[in-house]
Amino acid sequence: MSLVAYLDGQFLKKEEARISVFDRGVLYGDGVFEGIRAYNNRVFKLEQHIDRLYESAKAILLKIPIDKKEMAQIVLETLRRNNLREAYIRLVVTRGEGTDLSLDPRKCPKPTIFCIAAPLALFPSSLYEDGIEAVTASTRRNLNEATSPRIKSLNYLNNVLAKIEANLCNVPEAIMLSQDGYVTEATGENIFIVKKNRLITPPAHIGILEGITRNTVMDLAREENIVVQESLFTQFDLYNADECFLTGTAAEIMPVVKVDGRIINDGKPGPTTKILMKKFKQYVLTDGPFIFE
Ligand code: PXG
Repeated sequence: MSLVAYLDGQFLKKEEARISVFDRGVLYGDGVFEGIRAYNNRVFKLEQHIDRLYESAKAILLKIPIDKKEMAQIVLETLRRNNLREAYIRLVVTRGEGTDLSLDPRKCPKPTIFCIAAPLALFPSSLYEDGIEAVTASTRRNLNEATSPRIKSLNYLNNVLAKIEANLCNVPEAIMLSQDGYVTEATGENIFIVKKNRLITPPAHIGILEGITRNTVMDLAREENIVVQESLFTQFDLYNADECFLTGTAAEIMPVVKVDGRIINDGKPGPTTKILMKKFKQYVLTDGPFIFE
């Protein structure tokens, strides 16, 4: 089946959905996006994703010309037109084309909006059963004071550079540190450790993307009466954690069992990680607007 994409008010065949080479999303990474997932005929945390999209846009002074309700309808309609009930969705707003090639964003009258959806390429189940290995990247996470990691912008080079380091080490993920050496997040996932029955994740202000999966996992943990703490930690804490996992829309909850050659605890996904993975799997089926009635 050929896929259909939404682009600026129209639904077009994948092959026909094309944006301009003058679009600032392409020229400068000047835009914002969301990666969203549909499970079981529902769009998981759609409202939260759309809120975050508008917050990212606000931070870069990009005025999205449609309201949040309309944006939600675009996501749902894209899924319907593709007959998808389980999917990965990419919702993107760029600053559009400028009237000239200058950097000045005031010369961009019309943002480009597009939405694409595709069946999901799941990670192999062995990664969830056995956990993954990660390395800390030498590439530091973007500075809050330069390009805030809280903005989910189209400029992901910082993360791509860290991912290249993971590739060079033949491991699936890289963990990024802040300028002063605190653990921030992985290249497209947030990070958690468990230590003495406490679940610890870095606070958003350290300079991370505040993940929707992260926030969901914190809520689910509290339901299980697990103490949840947002605090700074270092590589040392990571190496000596009882458990470690990553969270993200694509990865969901991914156990980490080795970092920089240090085996975490006994090298197997831990009990708290497993409880949260199970709860999360059930929870995703119960949230979000329905795609088909
Ligand atoms: N940190 C960063 C830097 C991210 O890009 C997350 C954390 C997790 O956030 P959510 O809201 O998804 O729990 C992300 C997620 C992908 C992919 O296909 C994921 C993201 C960006 C690009 C690609 O895995 N964002």
